[in-house]
Amino acid sequence: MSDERAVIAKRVDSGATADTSEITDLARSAGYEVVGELTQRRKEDAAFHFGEGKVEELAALVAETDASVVIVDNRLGPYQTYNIGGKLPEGVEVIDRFTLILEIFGQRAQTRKAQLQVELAELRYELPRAEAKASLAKRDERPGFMGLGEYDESRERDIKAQISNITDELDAIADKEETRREQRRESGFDLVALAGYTNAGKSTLLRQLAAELDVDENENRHPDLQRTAESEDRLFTTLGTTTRRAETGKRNVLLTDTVGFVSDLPHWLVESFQSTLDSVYRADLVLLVVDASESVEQMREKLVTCHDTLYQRNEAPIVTVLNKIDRVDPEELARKQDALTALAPNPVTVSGLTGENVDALRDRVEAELPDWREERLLLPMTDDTMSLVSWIHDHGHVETETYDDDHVTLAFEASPAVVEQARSKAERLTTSAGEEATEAQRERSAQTDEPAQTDGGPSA
Ligand SMILES: Nc1nc2c(ncn2[C@@H]2O[C@H](COP(=O)(O)OP(=O)(O)OP(=O)(O)O)[C@@H](O)[C@H]2O)c(=O)[nH]1
Ligand SMILES: [Mg+2]
Repeated sequence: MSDERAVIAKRVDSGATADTSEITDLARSAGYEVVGELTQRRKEDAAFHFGEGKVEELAALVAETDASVVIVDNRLGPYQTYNIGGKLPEGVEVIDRFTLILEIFGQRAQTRKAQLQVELAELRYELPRAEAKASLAKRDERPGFMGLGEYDESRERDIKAQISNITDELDAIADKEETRREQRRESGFDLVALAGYTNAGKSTLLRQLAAELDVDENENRHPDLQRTAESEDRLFTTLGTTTRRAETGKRNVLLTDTVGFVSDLPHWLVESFQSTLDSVYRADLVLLVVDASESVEQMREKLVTCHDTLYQRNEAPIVTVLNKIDRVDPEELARKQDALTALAPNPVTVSGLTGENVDALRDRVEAELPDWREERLLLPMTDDTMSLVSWIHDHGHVETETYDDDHVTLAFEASPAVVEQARSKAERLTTSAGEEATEAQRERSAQTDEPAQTDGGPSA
């Protein structure tokens, strides 16, 4: 945590209003003490982003509040950053929204994967800046000198090499995780992911729905309940993924909590968190959590941000969950629900804090999961039959089970992947039972061959 004093600055085009609440929350989440703010409504200035007079005002505010950082909630070009910095008291740093978010991510990254993702995002942020510097320096370079140009070019090559190494390592992690998702599906689990804007209450809901401790060993950290799925009233509390078993009824659900969304993120940042977001994109069902205690406008904006991120790659059905209903009276909730039907049709309303309506959410999860298939298998009695029967019990839901002398008949429901496996296991049983039977028959006929012939021969 930085404990530094920061001044917030934001520019909007004329006609718009500058809302600084989110950037202030982000700054506090990163550990800054926000000691002042300054907004301006005007078109962008090429050199300073703000008007030059406004930057002088900013410098005065920084001096007055003894701030050491200026956080600008706009996309600043490298030169604009430099020019603003030049007007400020010595040593005051200028950072933008993305640098701030990266700073938070850097503080929260506890696992190898999260650290790699943050590093990748930082390098992708730096690359175009290094490229610009290298080409500028090259232009000014004099022959025969080991000038800046060469230094910057090697920095550029270095960044590219690092990006490619990290991407390879992240790809390998993503492959492993994909394999594990497949194994979990084959083990009869449905994969449900919590998605939504940061601070919506995803981790709180995970704890409400979870039945058991962590099942996720992937993030290489101790399965310490205090640390996983933590909730706090700050942005980006959760960065890695946490998976827990959830009891919903018949189905075995694995519920995954992951990083929250935030508006106006450049695509390279979202891309860097690809393998974390895969647990959302590749789920069987996504619960999109929204903070219902906010205004309709805020909810709408955040829903749009989430949809933008989700619909790029998401393959699963989405259920919207309006959370924090303990903070909204019923009439207001109904009004909000009405206003948002286009974006959030048929939502579930819950409170992750009080547990209100969480049972309805469980039912809804059960109802929305891709249908299980019904299957009926006739299994011959062999030495391995009972272990298949108990496997089916573990991975699906057995409706009836009947025995006769040499068969078991099972009627059950399970996911397509499990039904598929049960069938092939049953086939193997039947084949080996068949072979045993043929073997037995051969033995029997070997014994009966002689008498048959003697029987048939002379008496015929
Ligand atoms: N009143 C109320 N507060 C809630 C509810 N659910 C969560 N909160 C609070 O909202 C804040 C954020 O909750 P989290 O569960 O950390 O939110 P998150 O979506 O996991 O946030 P990130 O990990 O930052 O993406 C915490 O202070 C929670 O205690 C709710 O139903 N009612
Ligand atoms: Mg969280």
